[in-house]
This record gives sequence, C-alpha cells and structure tokens, in this order.
Amino acid sequence: MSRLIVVSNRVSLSNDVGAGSIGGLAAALATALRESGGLWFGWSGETTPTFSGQIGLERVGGVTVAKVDLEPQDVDEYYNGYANKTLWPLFHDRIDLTAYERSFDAGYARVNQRFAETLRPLIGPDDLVWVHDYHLAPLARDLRAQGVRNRIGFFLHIPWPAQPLLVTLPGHRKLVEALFQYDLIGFQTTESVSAFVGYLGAELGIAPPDADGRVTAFGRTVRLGAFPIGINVEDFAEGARSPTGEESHQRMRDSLAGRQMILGVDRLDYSKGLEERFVAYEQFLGEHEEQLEKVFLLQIATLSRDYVEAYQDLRARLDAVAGRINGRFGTVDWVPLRYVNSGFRQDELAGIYRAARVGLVTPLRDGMNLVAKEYVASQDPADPGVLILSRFAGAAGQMADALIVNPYDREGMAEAIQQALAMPLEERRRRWEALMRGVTADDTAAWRESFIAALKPETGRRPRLADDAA
Ligand code: ADQ
Repeated sequence: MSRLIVVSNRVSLSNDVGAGSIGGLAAALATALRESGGLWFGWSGETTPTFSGQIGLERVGGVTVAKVDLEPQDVDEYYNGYANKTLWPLFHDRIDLTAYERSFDAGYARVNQRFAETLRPLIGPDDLVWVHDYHLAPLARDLRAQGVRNRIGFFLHIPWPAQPLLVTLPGHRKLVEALFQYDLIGFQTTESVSAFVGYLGAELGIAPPDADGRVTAFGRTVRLGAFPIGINVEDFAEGARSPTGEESHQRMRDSLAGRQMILGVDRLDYSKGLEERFVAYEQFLGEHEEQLEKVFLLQIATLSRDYVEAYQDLRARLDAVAGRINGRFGTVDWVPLRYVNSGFRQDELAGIYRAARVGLVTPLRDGMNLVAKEYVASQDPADPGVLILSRFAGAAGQMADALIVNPYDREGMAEAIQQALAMPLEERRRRWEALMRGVTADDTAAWRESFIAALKPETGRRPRLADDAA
C-alpha cells in the first residue's frame, strides 16, 4: 500500500486537542494517514525571524505530523495576504473585496517553494501526495522542480470562480498553469469543474475533458473531478447522545422555555451570508406577529481572520443589526436574536444542533458547507428539525430535501422560516430521512476513498464531471 502524505496550510491535528473537539476533516485524513503509515505536513502556526526549514516532528494519535515555522513576512504576504485577502474573496465571487498586491504574490510563491524544499526529503518513491486548498495551489509545480515524480493530487475546498471573475486576477494563467503539475485536481462540485473547464476553453482554447475527466494543457495531462466532501455521521449522531452532547442538549432545551430555536453556526465570514440572514429573520418577525416570543434565533459566529478589514467591518455591521432586531422586537424576558462569538467542542455542538427546530444555513457562496450535514446528522430521528439551505452552498447539490432558498431574497427566506416552523412532523421526518440517507452515503470515508482511488494510476473510478455523469 502506498504511503499517503497530506499537505495543508495548517495541520489540524494536535496533541493539545481533546476528544470531542477534533474536526471531522482532521479525523478523516488521520484515518487514512494511520492506515498507510503516512504523514501530515504544514505550517506550525508559529513564526521564526529567519526561515530555517527545520521540521518539528510529532506523533498525534498514531499519525506523524511534520510542521515548519514561517517568517512574519511570509505570514503577512502568503497567508494574510494572497490566501485570505486575494484568493478567498475572489473565489467567493467578491471581487469588490479582493486585494491584489505583487508582494502578496511574491510571498505566496516564496512560501510554496519553501514548503516544497522542506517537504522534498520526506517523500519516498511510492508515496501519494495529497495537497489541500487554495493556499498551496502551486505546490506541485515547486515539487516537480525539486525532482518529485510521485502522483500528486490537489483538492480545492472552496468554489472555483467563473472565468470572467477569475481573469480579474493578475497572474490567473500562471495559477492555472501551475495546477497542471498535479495528476488529479478535485473540486467540491460539478459546477466548479465546469467553471474550471470553462476557463480552459475561453482563455486557452483547450478542449473539454474526455469521459475519464482527462484534460491536456501546458504539456501535461491531468484528471479533473468533483469529490463532494462529507462528514463522519457517527461523530455527530453519537456526539449528540454522548454525555457532553446530552448535557449541552439539555442546557439548550432548558433555555428554550417552550420556544422553538432557529440555529445558525458559521465562521464569521462575509461568504456565509450572516447579515442577509439577520435581515431575513427581522423580516419574518415583522410579518409574523403570532411568532413573537415563540421563537428565537441562536447565531453562533466564531471570529475568524479579524486582522482583515472586511471581517472587522462585517463584525461591526452584525453587532448593529443584532442590536437593532433585539431593540425593535425584544421584550423584558425574550431576546429574539442570541448572538454568540465563541467556539464549541464538536460534541457540544451536536447537542445544540439537536435542540434546534430549524437549521439556517444560508451562505452567499460556499465550497460545500459541513454545518448543513452536521445539523442533519445530529437530529433526533423521531422528531427531526428542518434544514433551510442556500442554493449557493455546494451542499445544495446533494441536499434537495432541505428547504432550498436564495439568500439574496429576504422575503423568500422569511417565508421559508415560517414554512419550516409550521412543518408537520410527518413531512419533517420524510425530508430528514432522505437527507440522512445522502449524508450517510457521501460521508468522509467515501470522499477520501474516492479521491485517493482517482489519484492512483489506472485504478481510479471515473470521477464525476457533471451531474448527469454520476
Ligand atoms: P468553512 O468555510 O470553515 O470550511 P464549513 O464547511 O461550514 O465552512 O465548516 C465549518 C466547520 O467549523 C464545521 O465543521 C463546524 O462544525 C465548525 N464550526 C463552525 N463554528 C463553530 C463553532 N462556533 N465552534 C466549533 N466549531 C465550529 C471550508 C469551506 C467549506 C467546506 C469546508 C470543508 O469554506 O465550503 O465545506 O472547508 O471542505
């Protein structure tokens, strides 16, 4: 069996993290790494005045973890800059927020090269290398330059933007050319595959992929496919029933005081549609006097990237809208919008999901959105809640039995909230069962195994290119 090497910006496995709080993605990758005796390489999250390439090795839950420190300038230009101020907004269709600076570009190139040079000696002849996400798009190019001939796959966790948006990035062609040094490029959705293929056609005149997803450009043939990421269903189903999950469920239920809870759980990010969600909830309260004091919205929004101005602005706007809603509708003993910025353990979160009658997942753009799947997996089968899901989340392609909404349509969202709250038990069960079947079939193991199978030479099942090619 080939050894697997996972590379990502940060390694989300650490000995400091207790059981119940390890993320689903980390757990999924850790399983594959344990099985193959592989290793996970990434930035330590620490800085050092001068980059040394010294690797910190650790064993975490049977997995070898290799981390490097970066220089403060690297962090500024590569991570804060090119990754989070250039690629993240651009790939979420926010060209108005996209900051492009040549120094970011240079930092991005420098760190990818440093990663390649540091990782090179750790790669054995038969290893499969699996690179994750937009931070490391050029890594294969830099590894190839170091003489690495192994199979290398890339998985993009966020959407691939449409060609007219992508071409606003100076150096878009360089980015795409670098991707052709991979053997497999995996996207979350067939829509992203199509956007990538659309770019190749419009910008480079390249023919669409063959039936196996193979496309040739820049002198190399790569395979494309959609590999929708899933969750580990048992973690949430069991998490909700675990002592911590039960405790948080009970605590939530006690605090309901007979009211129905609508729940949002997101990183505080402009792609998640939080402001639009608040405004739709305000619309709903304004239209449904009979629901006043009978419901509340709990929005958990963990702070992220608050060194970026766009995130600080969003945070200020959310504070203001939340204050306005509570001022307008609140009573002495009812807070219509509970707004919380803290993080929770996974099993606590499972208990909170289970107590919510409605899961409100309404991003403006999202690669997949795991919260939608976690919400479904945590429900009580006898009395499940209703998922309201944005059509712009990758998950919508697999979760047609949710109430699918357009987050830009305030009144439509308000209507969906009312429909969800009023939905009879029988319909809730029917929709939940269908959703649960999908979440269970397309879980993390299915995602991981299909990607790895497609990466191996000649063994891969044909990857998905379009919805009708499943
Ligand atoms: P994210 O943008 O972070 O991920 P998402 O898929 O929703 O979005 O994952 C968030 C994760 O963080 C979930 O597992 C959730 O449980 C957890 N989380 C959120 N708030 C939390 C809190 N307050 N406390 C504890 N945990 C919390 C990126 C892409 C997505 C893609 C994923 C995986 O943007 O589109 O689905 O990667 O590929």
